[in-house]
This record gives sequence, structure tokens and C-alpha cells, in this order.
Amino acid sequence: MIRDSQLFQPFNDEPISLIGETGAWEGPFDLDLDPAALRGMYHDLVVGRLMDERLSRLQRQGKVSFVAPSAGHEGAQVGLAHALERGRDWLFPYYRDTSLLLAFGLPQVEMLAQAMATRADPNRGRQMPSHNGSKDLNIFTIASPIASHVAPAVGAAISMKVQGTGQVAVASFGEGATSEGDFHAALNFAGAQGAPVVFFCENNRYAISVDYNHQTGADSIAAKAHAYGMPGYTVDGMDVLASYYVMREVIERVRNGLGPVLVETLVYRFGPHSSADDDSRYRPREEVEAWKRRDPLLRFRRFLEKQGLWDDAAEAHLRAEVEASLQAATAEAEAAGPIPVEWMFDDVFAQRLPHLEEQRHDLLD
Ligand SMILES: Cc1ncc(C[n+]2csc(CCOP(=O)(O)OP(=O)(O)O)c2C)c(N)n1
Ligand SMILES: [Mg+2]
Repeated sequence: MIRDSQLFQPFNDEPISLIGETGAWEGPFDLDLDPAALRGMYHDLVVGRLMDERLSRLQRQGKVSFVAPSAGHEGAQVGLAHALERGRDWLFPYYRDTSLLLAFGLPQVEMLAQAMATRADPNRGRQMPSHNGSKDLNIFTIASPIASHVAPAVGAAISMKVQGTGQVAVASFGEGATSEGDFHAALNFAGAQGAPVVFFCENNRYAISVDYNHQTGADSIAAKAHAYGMPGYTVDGMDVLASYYVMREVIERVRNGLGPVLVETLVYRFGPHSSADDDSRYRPREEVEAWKRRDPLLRFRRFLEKQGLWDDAAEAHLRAEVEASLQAATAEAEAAGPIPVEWMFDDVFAQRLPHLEEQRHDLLD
């Protein structure tokens, strides 16, 4: 059991990691997660990976216009999702958060319908693919302008504080987002107001083709927390348990009114920036291959095997089950049919104004 109320120290020199590359538990405390919880994390890692692969296939088939691949980010994202309270806390995610959204409860059919813009998309086809949101699940709809959602997360958190709801807001974003003015204004305001918000940076070392060293002169993103009066942690984001345990402690701290925290997870995107990018033009293949050997799914699988909780049969069974579920969700999303173009006139004003009514008629004619 964890007894110390603060296990992890902020502004750590080495990224916090709990599982070794071989899958050995290296944490300075005893695991307190039962086998079902551990298997549940692995399930969510696999769902995220297989959804990512499926979205890219659908893009190549011409059924999805754009994809932001997320493979390599799953460990950080699933750890975060499992540390949050679903239905209570708020997420302000970004476009690469496939595993985070699914592990936080976003139905697979909604993600697929949003990507394909069919009638089963609750956002009615009004966003680019990879830009989900959910009113039911407290997921702020993803916005394309980098870092534009970080200050709204702080605003929501201040409102939670004023109303004493005990909720926590989490804004996730890439390291490239930290070069935007919005990021700095948001952290400054959160620090000054003691807002119950966590800033969750998924540092994959590239903002499209711009590498980390062209993004900032700072040794780490976490170091920036110091200037805004909050703790900053650097975490090995390829280690789902490191992400989970750090986030569990951080979220508890934030929920207890101790103010905001910045967490930097070190991850890597295995694929290109998007379906419109050719990453071989700006990063060596050997670098990608080296990071793939640190795959968060492989590492956690090795861990489960060492714990006696996993084997080849369990792996085959899980993959078949997840594929079947994704296949059914894809069929359901497609069967809903494409969104009619005239839907664009709905929900703009409480009542449709005469000139819009006229334009709608012209379009339908
Ligand atoms: C304000 C703004 N500037 C530029 C862009 C174009 N753009 C889209 S994604 C991206 C890179 C973001 O990198 P990062 O924050 O590291 O996230 P990653 O894609 O690496 O996960 C850029 C520059 C944008 N969407 N918004
Ligand atoms: Mg990046």
C-alpha cells in the first residue's frame, strides 16, 4: 500500500518510471491495483492501438478524410484516463487523444461516426475528424487551433473552485502547444487563482516537423511550471503505470485544493503527424525504430506476463474481442448514413432566420 501522501517529487531530473524495459516492476512501493484493474488498463491500451490502426485504414479507403495517428501515446493517455473520475471530472483534450477519450468512456461508435461524419456523430459532422467532444462525458470538443483550449480549461476549473464541486479539469496538449501565448496565459492565471486544473503535456518531441530543440531552449517542459508557482513533473509516458500513479497523486492533490500542476509525459508518435504528413523527411527511421522498441503496449504486456496475469492465449482472445467490437462499431457508424448537407442550417440560431430558410430552399432545389 501507498502510505506516503507524496510519493513523487516535482522537478525530477530523471523521468518517473515504474516498469523497466523488461517488464519488471521497479516502483519504490507495492502495487495496489488488483488483476482486473491491471488487465483493464491493458485492454484500453489495445483498444486505443487497434482503433488508431482502423482509422488509418479507413482514411486510406477514402471513408475518413483525415487522421492524427496516436500510436506511441497510449501509455500516457490510458494512465491519465484511469486516474480521473469518469462522469465527474472534465477533459479538455487535443486531436491525438484517441486512447484517452476511449478509456474515459467515449463510445467507439461515436469516435468512428465523427471520423466518417455520419448521422451517428453527436457533433453532426461539424468538426474535422479526430475532433470529438461529448456533453454527456464532460469532454470539451477538440479545437484545431493549437493551445486554444488550455485557457478555457482554467476558466472551467475556476468555476469548479468557486462552486466547491470537487471536480478537476485536465487539459492535454503537445509540447508544440507550449510555444503558444495561450499556454502561458493559462498557466499564469491558473497559478494566480489556485485553479483545480492539471496541464498534461504529451511531449513527443515533434510539432509536425519542428523538433523539441527548435521549440524551446528549456531542458524540459515541466521546468516551466516553476515560474507559474506550481509543481512540474516529468514522466515516462511509455509506462502506463508511471502515468497512472503520478496522475492519481496529482489529481488527488488538485482535488484537495492545493492548486494546479503541470505534468510532462515523454512519449513518441510512431506514425506521421497526420495522414497528410511524410515524417521520413524530417526524422531518421532508426530513431522511430528505437522508440518502437519501447512500445507502451509491449512493456505493459511483459509486465503482466511477469505478474502471471497474461499469456499468448489471453492476448489472442483480447485482440479478437476488441477487433470484433471495433468492427461492429464501424458497421453501426457507417450504417447511420452520411450527414445530409442541409443539416448545416440547423442549430445556428434558436429560430431559423428568413434568409437562412431561403438559402436552405435554394440548396435543396
Ligand atoms: C495556432 C495554430 N498554429 C499552427 C497550427 C498547425 N498545426 C497543427 S498541429 C501542429 C503541431 C502541434 O504540435 P504539438 O503541440 O507538439 O502536438 P503533436 O501534434 O506533436 O501531438 C501545428 C503547428 C494550428 N493548428 N494552430
Ligand atoms: Mg509534439
